[in-house]
Amino acid sequence: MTSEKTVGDTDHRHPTMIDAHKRLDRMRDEIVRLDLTQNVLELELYGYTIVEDVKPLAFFDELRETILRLGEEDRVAGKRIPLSGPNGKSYLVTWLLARGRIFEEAVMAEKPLALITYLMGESCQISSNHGHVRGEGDPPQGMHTDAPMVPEPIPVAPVASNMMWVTDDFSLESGATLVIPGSHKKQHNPFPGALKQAVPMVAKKGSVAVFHGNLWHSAGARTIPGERVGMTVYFNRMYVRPQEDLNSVISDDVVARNPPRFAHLIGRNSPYPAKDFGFFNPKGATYFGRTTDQRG
Ligand SMILES: O=C(O)CCC(=O)C(=O)O
Ligand SMILES: [Fe+2]
Repeated sequence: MTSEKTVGDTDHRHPTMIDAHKRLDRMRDEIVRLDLTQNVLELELYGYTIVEDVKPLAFFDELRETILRLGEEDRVAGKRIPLSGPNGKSYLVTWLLARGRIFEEAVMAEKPLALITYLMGESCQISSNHGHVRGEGDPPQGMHTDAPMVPEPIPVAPVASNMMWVTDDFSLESGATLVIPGSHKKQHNPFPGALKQAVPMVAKKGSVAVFHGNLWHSAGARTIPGERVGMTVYFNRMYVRPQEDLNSVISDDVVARNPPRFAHLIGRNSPYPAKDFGFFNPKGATYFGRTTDQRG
């Protein structure tokens, strides 16, 4: 192990174990370097955590404006996705990562990504990147997990996990995401009426909430004028199918201007599906290697 902070300077592991733990060690070192150990504890105990001051507030303002502008473009093009029926005010803005450079910067932000890596391993990928705009008067979303197609019992290790970028202060009145702390351990979908036990994920603009995909949650009802804008970056394991095929619409130029991990995150290096009658994409072979942990 390389961090003296937690294990001292003597590594007692057998050499083969040191090799098998490489990915875990990198993840651990990153969590310590970024001072995220309390967030990891909260993820374990409650299934969610809030990281503050992830980027300057101006970045969050630009994120919000860009999401609203793209939502308006979708409305004009007749393809906006309503979240609360045709007469509701709430809507989704989809495929964001392919629609502006600011989203590339957001998904690579190191603190939330380190926490997602803790939950999902280095091999995880981005499933989708959505703006969630909630307007006054719409009812709350139904309680759910973000593991929608996974049969019960839902595996303990999440097949998907999410981050929510808070571009407006989140409170009960503003329409914060509602959560049931600890429900990520239940391994099944919410029972009817679970919403009564939910609490708002109170968070300041400038924060990012990271949550385990098995956590019971829903978008809250906004009861004050205006719009609550949040942005999810939704992740899945490498062997799970993504919600958006971002890889097919993101150009090589965009990949080249980002850190190497970006290519993997969008699915550029996925071993499967094989293309052009080949066997598999060798760029993804790293993740066939042995690990000692279910994160993979
Ligand atoms: O908008 C929110 O607060 C949460 C949305 C959500 O959980 C979802 O769409 O899966
Ligand atoms: Fe959700």
